[in-house]
Amino acid sequence: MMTHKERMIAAIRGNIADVLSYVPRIDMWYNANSLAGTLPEKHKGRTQDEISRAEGWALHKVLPDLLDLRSPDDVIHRGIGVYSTRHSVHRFRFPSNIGIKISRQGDSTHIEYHTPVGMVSTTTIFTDDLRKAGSTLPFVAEPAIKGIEDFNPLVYIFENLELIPHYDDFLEWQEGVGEDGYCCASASLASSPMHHIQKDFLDPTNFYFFYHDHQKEMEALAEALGHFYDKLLRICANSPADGIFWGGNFDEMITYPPFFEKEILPWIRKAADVLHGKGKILDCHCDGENLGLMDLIKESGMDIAEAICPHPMTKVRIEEYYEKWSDELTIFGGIPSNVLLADLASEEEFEGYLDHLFRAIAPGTRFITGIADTTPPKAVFERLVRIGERMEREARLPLQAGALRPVSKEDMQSRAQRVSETRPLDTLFSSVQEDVFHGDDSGIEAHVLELIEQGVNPGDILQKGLIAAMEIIGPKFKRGELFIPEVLLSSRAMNVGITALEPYMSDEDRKESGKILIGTVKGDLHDIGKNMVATMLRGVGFEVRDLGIDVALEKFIQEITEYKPHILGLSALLTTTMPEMKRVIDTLKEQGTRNQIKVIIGGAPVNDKYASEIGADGYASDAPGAVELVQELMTHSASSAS
Ligand code: B1M
Repeated sequence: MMTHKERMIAAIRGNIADVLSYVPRIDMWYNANSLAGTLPEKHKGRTQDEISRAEGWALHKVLPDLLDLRSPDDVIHRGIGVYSTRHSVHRFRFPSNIGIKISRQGDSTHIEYHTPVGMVSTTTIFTDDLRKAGSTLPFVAEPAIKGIEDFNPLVYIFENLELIPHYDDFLEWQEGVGEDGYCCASASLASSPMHHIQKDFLDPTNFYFFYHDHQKEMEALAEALGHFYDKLLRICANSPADGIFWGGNFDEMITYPPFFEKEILPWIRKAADVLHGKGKILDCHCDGENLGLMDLIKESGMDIAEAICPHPMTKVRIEEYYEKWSDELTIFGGIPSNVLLADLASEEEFEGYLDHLFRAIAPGTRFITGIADTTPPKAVFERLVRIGERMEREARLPLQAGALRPVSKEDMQSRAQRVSETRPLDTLFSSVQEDVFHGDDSGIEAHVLELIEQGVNPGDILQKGLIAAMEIIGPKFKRGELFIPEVLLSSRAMNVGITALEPYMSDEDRKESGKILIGTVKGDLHDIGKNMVATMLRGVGFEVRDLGIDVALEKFIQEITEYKPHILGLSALLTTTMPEMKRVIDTLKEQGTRNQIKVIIGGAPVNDKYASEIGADGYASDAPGAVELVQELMTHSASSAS
């Protein structure tokens, strides 16, 4: 019988093992349940590794467990994306001419980096609520880049930061894992310099604006980070580790295909070349929506695509992944975490998913079974156990293929190819429409004022110029012809246009707008999608108050009372935080104010069914859908009021 480590290595090398590997990642589930005292009775008092060993599962050690630290200082420089934990083979040291001032207050840590070319600061926060929700990393409340003046100090830091090889802690950690798992040394949480800037230095929406507006400065900063990444790669290549974790969190919307191709792919290729030259394995965390990235990831040279989270949580089915990748890339994951939740998947659906999985990945080479991305706190523990039992019984290799629907060419076509017709421009309004399409916020004010000077009615400029352009943008995004940054740039241009128009608009022209209060619910830090919804709503003329992330129930209620919005928008990306939406709606009911406001919800794990279960007025699957929904609800409430 092979050991867990031997099985995993066989999968990574494309060899047939005795049985399929089962490597559930349980950190989030473990952290939340041990804090709440709700671990299964037989596992109370055990560490997560002890639980995995007791159940006969392999240990998940291909990405760093950021709660398994030597000291909190291991991740203190989270705001600039620099870590070294027991899972790393490097340490870093700031040169003596960079002064570091750390101040801690409650849950927040503020750090100032004083360099000879200026100061840059960050603030990170890690609350008990976040820990209870299973988060493993503090969130960046104050990003390093707030303005263009922050670039020089960051360039200075990364040109001068010293990196030192350090193997002892890693070797000790690896020895502790032994034959029970395959260990990767952790290099960075990003996969390239520009990816680092995107993930660590800016809030995600501002990243796209800076990337568009300050290209030269961004490239200079990426170049400085490039030296740091080169040194890191060299240290990893010369280390005793067999495998290297080289970042991730890829998603076709955030690391959209042209961005991935230009800014990330060359660095993964480079890492693959250097590491393969030393006989090492390259592992990346591919936990997002991968449809538009399938070919790029395949040709990147990575060996393990970890945290693969297939349909029904994302658009790509497990058989599509296997058919496309498994000749050269090892898929690690394959069980979407939602199937472990009683609320979201019945027993039959859960068992049905496993039946399907075993057939879909036949013959089972280059596959390591895992939960993607991690086991949620409310997972039915018995289901985790049952997967292990079924694997032992049914997952002897090679697996037998069943009668699965073959993957059609159409399924695999990139969304960008699914194109359809758009409406022609109205020539009178084409200048402002072009500005919106190109996301040009520098010319739109002048173009709006030109139309005003020509005597064009402001209401028409708004409706037939600006809003008509956004109505073309929305469906184009839906069809995959435009990427997030393009939509955000268009919405920003639209905003500038509306502001220029504002003084000329009559009450009649403004009649269609409404007030929207939006936020990501308590315990949840995901804001990219919510920001997009807010930006697009502003783009079509709604007044939006955005409360940000991790918004407490009480804050929503207080703001509803003070701001008096027509619509409340709640966003959640975690199955653990979805119930917060219900709590907000229930509180409105208890207060007797539910019928004074419409509530809409959105975010990857929620759907129409959930919206009606919790009594929301609507659900939108994406930002253009949210705009349509809000417009519909506003029209409906206006007609029921009249
Ligand atoms: Co996290 N993460 N993450 N993450 N992350 C997910 C959500 C996850 C699905 C990954 C996976 O399993 N494959 C998983 C959740 C699993 C689950 O709950 N079942 C997960 C996890 C587990 C975690 C952590 C717990 C990891 C950890 O700490 N160990 C942690 C949680 C932190 C916390 O919130 N407490 C965490 C952290 C992070 C990062 C910080 C690294 C980063 C967030 C950065 C940020 O937002 N500032 C991150 C990311 C980037 C993701 C993925 C990869 C991408 C999310 C995203 O921004 N997509 C995600 C994978 C996935 O979703 N498949 C994942 C792009 C965005 C445009 O789409 O947000 O869906 P989306 O928004 C869409 C629609 O949903 C809709 O419109 C938007 C635009 O079209 N929409 C609305 C959204 N809100 C709406 C509101 C509306 C209407 C429509 O009306 C009000």
